[in-house]
Amino acid sequence: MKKYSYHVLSLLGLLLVFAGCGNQQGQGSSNGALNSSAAEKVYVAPGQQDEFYAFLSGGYSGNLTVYGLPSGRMFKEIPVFSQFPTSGYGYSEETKPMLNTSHGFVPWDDLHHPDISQTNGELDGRWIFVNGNNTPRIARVSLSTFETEEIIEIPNSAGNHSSSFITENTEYVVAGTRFSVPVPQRDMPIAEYKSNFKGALSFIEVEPEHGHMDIKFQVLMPGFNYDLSHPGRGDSHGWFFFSTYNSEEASTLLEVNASQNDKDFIAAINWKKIEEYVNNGGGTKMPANYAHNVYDESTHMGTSTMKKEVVTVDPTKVPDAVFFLPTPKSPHGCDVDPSGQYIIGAGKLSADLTVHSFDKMLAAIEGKKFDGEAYGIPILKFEDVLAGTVKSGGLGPLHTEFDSKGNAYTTFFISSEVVKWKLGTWEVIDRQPTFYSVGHLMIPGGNSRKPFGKYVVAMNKITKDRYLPTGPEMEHSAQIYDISGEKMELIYDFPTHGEPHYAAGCPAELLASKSKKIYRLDENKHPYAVTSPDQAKVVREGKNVHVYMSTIRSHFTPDNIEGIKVGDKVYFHITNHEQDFDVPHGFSMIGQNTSEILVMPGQTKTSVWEPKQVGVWPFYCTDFCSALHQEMQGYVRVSPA
Ligand code: CUK
Ligand code: CUA
Repeated sequence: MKKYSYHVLSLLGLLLVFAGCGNQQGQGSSNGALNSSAAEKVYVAPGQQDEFYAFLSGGYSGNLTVYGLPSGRMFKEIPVFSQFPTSGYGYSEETKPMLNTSHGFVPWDDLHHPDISQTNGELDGRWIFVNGNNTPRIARVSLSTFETEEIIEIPNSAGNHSSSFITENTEYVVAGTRFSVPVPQRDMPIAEYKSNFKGALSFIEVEPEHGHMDIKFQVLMPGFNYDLSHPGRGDSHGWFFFSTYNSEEASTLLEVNASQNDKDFIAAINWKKIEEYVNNGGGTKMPANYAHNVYDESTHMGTSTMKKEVVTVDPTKVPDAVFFLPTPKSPHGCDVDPSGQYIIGAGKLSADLTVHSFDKMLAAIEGKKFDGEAYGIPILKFEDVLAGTVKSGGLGPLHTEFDSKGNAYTTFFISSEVVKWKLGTWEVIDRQPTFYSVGHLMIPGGNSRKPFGKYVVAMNKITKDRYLPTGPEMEHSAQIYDISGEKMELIYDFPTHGEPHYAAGCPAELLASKSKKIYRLDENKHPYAVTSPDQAKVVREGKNVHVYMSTIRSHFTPDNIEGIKVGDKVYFHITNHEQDFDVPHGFSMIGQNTSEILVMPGQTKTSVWEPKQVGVWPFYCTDFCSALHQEMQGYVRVSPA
């Protein structure tokens, strides 16, 4: 399909054959050896562009990475929850507030699940939402600037895992706690967990124009673990589904593994009903302390405010709003097909998948056919809601995505494979090994009403022999399968950054044309911006010195600064006067123990330096910006206090 030379192809073929020789210790018997047609499918020639964007979570790196499909080329790492010296995110004065929390400055997190905003259940490419699992937070990243614009902390939660999934018009981004905790937090015996701890499921309203987030309400559920969630769509729009485990409410999960409840639950939440209840004054306003951090694109400034209150809802107080669907063997994944009819529960200790029917669920609720209750929440009868069981033949099912032809693709961690099966008939169509032990998988749009089912990306937990060894730790490995035919075909391996738990993808044309190229200087409302190099100045306010600095190829203004004393706090406010695409300037000061900063065209960013020693100290631009980049430098004279 694309142009390539015969030599390139035969070389690729050779490399692939040799790569296979290294596979001696894997769990699979075959290495998935590829042929040259696979090379053709992933080869994006120099100067050509990819068909899809893929956004992979970085797990404990705290960040999000952007790749192209099918090439597997990494384009960018977007800092979200972690400080990032490459751009100065979390180091510059403007971005430090983004990492503020009720626990103070937390410059790290564990990022699991990206989800792209939707309109009418289809990807609209405006924002991507991601969760911080460790210190519960949800972030919104702009898909025009590829920058983190907002982070909201989630109170009453811990291990923010069943997050951050959105409803089909991005009305809400939803966050569910993995750990139940005392609500409100207090000093109490851990042994009194049962019936005292609560699991908060948070519905965060997304303002439609700018995407600003605000917690509308939290449903305080029984003290289970809430693992994953997905929205209803189509007919089931208005509902949200959460998988749970530890319905025993044990404070140590060793017990749970010993005395396994045969079935845990998928919780079905009618959020529209609860929203109505809250709009009519229902729920309890509870004191809560949580940070809300917003980055403003015109001032280029992040600000952090502490919120003081959250609305909580007791689910037993809202009639017909919350139900439990019995689901075998500690369900992990909880996925909803593009029609919204099927809710798939993957019991991670099971071989089979349980598929619940949304229509049957409604009928059972209508007929009040319950099988008892748990903490006042009705439990539906397993047989009444069951649509079917997929006899997968695999072990350890985790997650399911969908194509546009009525097929589902489920990952199996223990048997290390992707299994393709048919919605409605539940029959297995194909299975392909993964290398090795796959967690999530992603089909662009595969978590929406309109999937683009050309490729599936498997994100594997164990890499072992897939790449040249790099010491005891290998980067995680993703694999691309062509799913355009009846059988899946493994066509590429690529290393990822951090641990990709999940990913979201979309067609390139949805984002490429509206990706921002520059910030307009005439729209720069940063309080310390300078409009032109001749406005540059140095202003002392007591011990604080503000340097209003301009950068343009290839000069800093001012570049010789005197009058600074040991003990001063020097704020370098750097405005990049370029109005050209892709010409950032950097700034770094000798001995600076924070980070360099990178300033985009039209932007102002601030770096703080506290000189400890007298002398004449240089600074320079860190980004090779022109032939005279090495001339882009300056000196600061530091005198005794
Ligand atoms: S996940 Cu977070 S433990 Cu299956 Cu979404 Cu990897
Ligand atoms: Cu500016 Cu190098």
